[in-house]
Amino acid sequence: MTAITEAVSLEKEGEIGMLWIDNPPVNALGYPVRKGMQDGITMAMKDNGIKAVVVICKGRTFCAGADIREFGKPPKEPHLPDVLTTFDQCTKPIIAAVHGTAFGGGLETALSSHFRVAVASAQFGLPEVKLGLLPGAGGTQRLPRLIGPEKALPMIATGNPIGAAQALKEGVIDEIIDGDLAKGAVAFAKKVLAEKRPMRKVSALTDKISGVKPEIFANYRKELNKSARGFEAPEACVKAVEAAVGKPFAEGLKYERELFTQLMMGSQSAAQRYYFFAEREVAKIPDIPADAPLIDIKKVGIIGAGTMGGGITMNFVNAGIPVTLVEVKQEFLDRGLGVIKKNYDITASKGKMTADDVTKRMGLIKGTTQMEDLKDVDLVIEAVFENMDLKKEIFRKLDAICKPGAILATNTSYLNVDEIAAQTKRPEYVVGLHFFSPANVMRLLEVVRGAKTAIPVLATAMAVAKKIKKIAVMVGVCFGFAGNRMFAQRKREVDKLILEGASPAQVDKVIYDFGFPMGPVALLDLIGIDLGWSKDNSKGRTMQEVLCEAGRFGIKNGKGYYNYAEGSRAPKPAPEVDAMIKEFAAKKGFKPRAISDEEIIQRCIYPIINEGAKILEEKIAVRPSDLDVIWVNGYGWPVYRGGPMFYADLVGLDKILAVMKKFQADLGDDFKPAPLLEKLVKEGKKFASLN
Ligand code: 3H9
Repeated sequence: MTAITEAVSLEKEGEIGMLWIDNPPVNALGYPVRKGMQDGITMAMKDNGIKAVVVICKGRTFCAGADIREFGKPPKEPHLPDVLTTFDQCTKPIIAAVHGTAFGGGLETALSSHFRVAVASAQFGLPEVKLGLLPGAGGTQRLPRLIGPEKALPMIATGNPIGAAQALKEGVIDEIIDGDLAKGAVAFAKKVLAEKRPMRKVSALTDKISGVKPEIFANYRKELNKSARGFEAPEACVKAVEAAVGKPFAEGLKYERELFTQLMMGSQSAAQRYYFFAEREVAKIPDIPADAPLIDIKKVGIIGAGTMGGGITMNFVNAGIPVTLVEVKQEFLDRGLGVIKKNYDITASKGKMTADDVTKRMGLIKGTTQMEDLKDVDLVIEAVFENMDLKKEIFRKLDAICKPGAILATNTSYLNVDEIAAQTKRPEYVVGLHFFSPANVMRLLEVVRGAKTAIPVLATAMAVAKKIKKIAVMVGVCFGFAGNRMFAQRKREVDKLILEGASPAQVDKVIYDFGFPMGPVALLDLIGIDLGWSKDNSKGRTMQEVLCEAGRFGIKNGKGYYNYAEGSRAPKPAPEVDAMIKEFAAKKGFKPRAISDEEIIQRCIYPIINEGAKILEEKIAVRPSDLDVIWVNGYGWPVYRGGPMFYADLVGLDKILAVMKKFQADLGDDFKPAPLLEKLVKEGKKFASLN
């Protein structure tokens, strides 16, 4: 074996050169790999004893792409596109042997090889678009030549991978290898040599890109307009695939490079690359070792079969973990189970699961009205409505019923987890698990760390979250924890802006255009204006009370801030509400004024950032990027803007501080700058310095 670089070596198996890549954890194509691949192929070309080359990886996966950590730094030669040109032009057949994930530059390496084989569990994808990029080493030019633009477009513009079986069907790979990959790849290489198979240079293929109808691009763009609003990279992906069809290979490659460079230098990709690492950092808690002991969660109890409890239940049974679901009355239980079954039936009707899957999942749920049935579960999640006395009573009961060592969790969104824990003799086993609604859909989970919560309990909560496919963020105890506490700032400002003269439609448009999935006022209509409202206490003190007293509850009854046609969720103007707002604002002493779109952004976003700074100071969150993960996954913050704390760094903390001070002078102490914000500005630092 010849070591070419610290990450690449060349070994001979008879006439076959085995180019081994070994760059843990994911064989990213950093400098030592690129240099090793380039020199390895050159060496194999010169070696008369080598007739064909197998490119294969050690460890858990084939190459997962370019080394994202190198992006933004001065590039070091050889560049990947040049290395892959060497592959392309190699006169001896190169066979890529894939296991794990051939992603991004990894798949581009395989596409630049002359043949591709893989184990059945391998995945193939070009996820660059999820980093705000496009495949920049020929992927946009080679994949359409190999499988046609229609099949290549979704892979490139959505970044979603395909499995080996589909890859074989579509012609991405030539063979699936059963058993040992290296042996299978060598056998395949020998077959290629024995059969004198012609070298299949993907760059030279033309049949799949000839006679392509231009409408496929127009149609695909229509789809993207719906799913990728605001993102720059998907459109660049389409343009590059169009070029694959319309331009000779070398020109297409050049165009791809131009688009790649533009995207790489833009703020969207910077945000999305930052976010990629933020989502991985979130699992690292400074005082919780990676090997902290875990509690085995084999069986879960959930109290409350309402929307929240039902959604949480689905998460666990989806992961194959049985759930005992407790309700106070059989009628509520039946209703809750019915909703879960209906949700699964809808999924099955869309072909996303089989009827058998539905039966299996429902079979994992045991409904009961007896809390005593929770005596053998390993984790209980209480998901009843937000009432401290009720929660306290439940935890006292649970403490008596549940076995020692069982984790007792509350799904409270706001309440003090320590106060709840104090009801038990095992506060170290009490934790908050704050799911977001709808709990079976939303990926965010705030793991709320009580003052006494034990390390194994926290480590288990984080591990369980991963098992049920949630992104868990550890936060501390305070009213609303991290996410809702920051969100309350926006809610307050939206309410005020409307009274000061901005129309609901203006506020909604500005926030929607910023990249949120919907405007905050339309969101209120969706959630229900009557949430937390009670007729008996309502005295017309807030716009919420005024609207509810007028029977305007939101989409649910077709009337909220907007009007809704029957069965429709599309907001229509409601002049009668404009009049109600005007009257209420006048009563409260507001003088209507024109409010700029810029002010709406600043009023709605800067206080969120400021609150984030306070949360960091109070050590409610571990790091600024954790808050960004919360906002992207729980509140619809557009990932191409990184998250509020990343966005703050981009805008400039000095600018944000100056605007907050101006608002404080004009509008009061809701805008009082957080001391941490002042400190960072004074020191010329960014939030990033705290990550
Ligand atoms: C590209 O290829 C551009 C080209 O077209 C053109 C170039 C000219 N780089 O996710 P995990 C780290 S763009 C650097 O927890 P899993 C990750 O941060 C690239 N580091 O494991 C983590 O580090 P740590 C296109 C990377 O098993 C560790 O590896 N490719 C990279 O759940 C383990 O990762 C992609 O976008 C990387 N490319 O999932 C693929 N990838 O332990 C991105 C991972 O310090 N990667 N790391 O926290 C993935 O999708 C997943 O990591 C993968 C494994 C599915 C591979």
